[in-house]
Amino acid sequence: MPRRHLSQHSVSKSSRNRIKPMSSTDASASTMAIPDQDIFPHATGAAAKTVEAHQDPQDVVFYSGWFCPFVQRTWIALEEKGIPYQYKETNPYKKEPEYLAINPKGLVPSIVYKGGPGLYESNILNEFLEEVYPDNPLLPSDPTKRALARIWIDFIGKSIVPPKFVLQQAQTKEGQDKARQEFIDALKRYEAQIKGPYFFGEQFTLVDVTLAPWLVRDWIVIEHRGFKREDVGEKFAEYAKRVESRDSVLKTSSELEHYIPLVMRYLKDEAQSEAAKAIRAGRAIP
Ligand SMILES: N[C@@H](CCC(=O)N[C@@H](CS)C(=O)NCC(=O)O)C(=O)O
Repeated sequence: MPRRHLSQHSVSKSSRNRIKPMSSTDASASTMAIPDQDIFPHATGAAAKTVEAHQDPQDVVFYSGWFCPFVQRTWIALEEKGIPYQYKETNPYKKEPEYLAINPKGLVPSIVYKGGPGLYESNILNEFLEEVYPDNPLLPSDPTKRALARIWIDFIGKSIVPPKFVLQQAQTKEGQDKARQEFIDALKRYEAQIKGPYFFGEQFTLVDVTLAPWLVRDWIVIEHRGFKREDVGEKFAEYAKRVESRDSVLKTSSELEHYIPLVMRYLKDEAQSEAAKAIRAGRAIP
């Protein structure tokens, strides 16, 4: 059977069994003991080929973690715009001093442009790339639409991503039910704005880019938390499929199996990432 990538989430029977070890004893042996630092060290599958093609020094140095949805936002933007960049795999959990000098938050992604100061925050990086590399625009040209794009990018960060994290980490049925409903309600509000085929119509924009990494990770809550795209709506389900099969999304996705140990830590609420800790404490994601 060919190896499956993150975005090929229509889960086959065999892989479904593979990624559902939640309560089995071997799962506790193989995943509970994994500290967050011990993530698989590099991209695989299609993403590995993309990494390989971006090793030469360039004006844009991209500090990435192959597994990270925030990273994937900026990675998709780099690919969509055809920007030359040098890829540097970084384990953000190690908080190495050299990396903290680039990003004091110690999170990926970051970019160093022409040897300048470290820049970070996925959405800010995407705006930066859009300004410095205006070709293949990822924002509408009309200022009103640009403002709307920013409104919906903000909505994704404040109203879609947090309940998804809560849904993944919630350990009680009540907690999961509440988070699932909140997640669905937010996605319904988003769906109502989709012009189709993409958010703003024909143009693939930063709004689509910003949500894409979470769409390709929907299988986590579909498989483990009773979420169905159809509960949001047909239009959303079709949109999600279209976005996740976009070339730039596929090219920045690794093989599914390497995400599993990480995902399991979230599903058991054992992850020690800054995001997981913030969700646990009821704080905003950093
Ligand atoms: N708001 C940041 C979030 C970045 C983020 O949380 N990245 C995670 C990996 S997915 C990270 O670096 N985690 C390291 C840690 O939590 O210690 C962004 O959008 O860039």
